Amino acid sequence: MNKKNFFRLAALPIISLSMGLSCSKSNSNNGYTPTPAPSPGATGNIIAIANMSFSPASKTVAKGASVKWTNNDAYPHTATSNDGSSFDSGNIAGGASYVYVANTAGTFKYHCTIHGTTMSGTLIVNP
Ligand SMILES: [Cu+2]
Repeated sequence: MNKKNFFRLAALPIISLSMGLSCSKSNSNNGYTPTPAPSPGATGNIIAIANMSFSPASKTVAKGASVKWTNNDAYPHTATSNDGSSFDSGNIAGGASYVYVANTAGTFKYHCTIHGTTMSGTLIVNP
């Protein structure tokens, strides 16, 4: 068995597992943000991760808003600020999400550490 086929077989249970997790997760919160919104409009601050990209690629929020990245792919991604310190999700598993409370105003370029700068976005936090 070559390496590529082995990886494909090994990935199947992981994909099934993450799909199962995302189903049970969406049942428990019905797709709504689980925590109360800390500022007006915060519930709409969702950045979807799908097909190796962030959508929208550039997102503007108010200071204090909760920004939620939701990974719709079946494999992990990260949302990591290019400055290396503002925010770092760590691995967001397929079907999982990461919330960052944007308490610092500024323009933050970020990327996925797994897939490099080809997978990048911008978070703009208005004062
Ligand atoms: Cu990625």
